[in-house]
Amino acid sequence: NTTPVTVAVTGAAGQIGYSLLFRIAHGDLLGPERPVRLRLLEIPQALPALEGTVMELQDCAFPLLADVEIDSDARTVFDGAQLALLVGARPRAKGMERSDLLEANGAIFTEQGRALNDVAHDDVRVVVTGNPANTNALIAQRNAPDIPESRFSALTRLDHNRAAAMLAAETKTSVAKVKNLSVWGNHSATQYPDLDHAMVAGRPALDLVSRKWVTDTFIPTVSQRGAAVLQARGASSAASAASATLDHARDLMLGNRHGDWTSMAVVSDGSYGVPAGLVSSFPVTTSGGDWSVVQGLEISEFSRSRIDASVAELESERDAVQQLGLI
Ligand code: NAX
Repeated sequence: NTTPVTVAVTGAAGQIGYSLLFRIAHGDLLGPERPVRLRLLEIPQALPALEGTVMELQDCAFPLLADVEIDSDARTVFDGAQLALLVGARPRAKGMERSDLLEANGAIFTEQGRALNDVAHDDVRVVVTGNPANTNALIAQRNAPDIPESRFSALTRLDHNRAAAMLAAETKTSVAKVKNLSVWGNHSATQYPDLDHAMVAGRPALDLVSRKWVTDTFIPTVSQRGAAVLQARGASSAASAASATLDHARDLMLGNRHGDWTSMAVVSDGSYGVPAGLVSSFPVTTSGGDWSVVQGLEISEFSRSRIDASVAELESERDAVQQLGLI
C-alpha cells in the first residue's frame, strides 16, 4: 500500500517535534514503503520557527514525505488525520499549582478532543505524549464522544524503554534479549516498572537481579530518569521521547514484537482492578491499530500496592479535571 497516511503532530516546533518529524518523514513510523503527509499544529507565535523546520524537512529530500502543512487551527490540522500525535502541551511554569497546570492543559486537550471528534478520519488513532499525558488523554477522549475510546492512548513507552535499557545493562546483555517488562499506572514519579514477568535471554529477570536492586535502584532510577536527563542536559528528554513516541505509534499500527508485549496507557476496561475509564498504563499487545491488555498475569502483593498507589494518583487527577468541568 503506497497511499500516503495523514499524520498530525502538535507542538511541532518544540524539542520533541524537532526530532520526531524527521524520523517520521524518514519512514521510521510506518516503514520504508509508506509515504506520509504531515499536518503540523503550533501556537501562532511558534509558526515562524516551524516554517524553518519545514524548510529543513524539504531540504532532507525524504522520498516518503508527500507534503507538509502547518497551521495554528486544530480543525484545519486534524482534518482527515489518520494518526494524531499530541505532543504539544503547556509546561509547568514556576509557581504554578498542579490545578493550574491541569486547567491550562485542559483548555488545550478539550479543544483538540472536540476538533478530532469533528474532523479527523473515521479510523483515527490518537497518541498523547504531552504531559500530564494520561490525564490529557482522558480529557481529549472524553471530549470526543464519537471516537471509540480504545483509539486513545498515552505514552509510557519512554519509561518502558528506560527500564529495558537499565535491566539489559545490569544483566550485561542487549535490550534485544529483554522481554515482557510492564509499566503500570501514571507517567509520573508514581509509575510502576514491573520486572515480575520480565525475561532476559530466556531466563526470569528476577533470577538474575536481587529484589533489593529492584526496589532500591531499578524502580527509583527509572521513575526519576527524566529528572536526571534534565539535570545533565539542562533540557528535558527530547530525542528519546520522540523515539519512544515512534515506537509506541509504530507498534500500535504495525504490531508489537513477536513473543513480547509493550506498555501503553489506555482506557481501562477494569482489568487488574484498575477502575474502568481511567487512562492507565498496562502491558499490552498490539496489531493493526488495536491493542489488548495482556491478561492472566499474577500480581504479587508488592506489585499490587505499587499499582494501587499510581492508580490512586490518576483518580485524583481525574477528580480534579472533573471538578474543573473539563470532562
Ligand atoms: P517544548 O516546550 O519544547 O515544545 C512544546 C511545544 O508545544 C511548543 O513549541 C509549544 O509552542 C507547543 N504548544 C503549546 N500549546 C500548544 C497548543 N495548544 N497547540 C499546539 N502546540 C502547542 O516541549 P517538548 O520538550 O517538546 O515536550 C513536549 C511535551 O512532552 C511536554 O508536555 C513534556 O512534558 C512531554 N514529555 C512527555 C514524555 C512522556 O514520556 N510522556 C517524556 C518527554 C516529555 O517530557
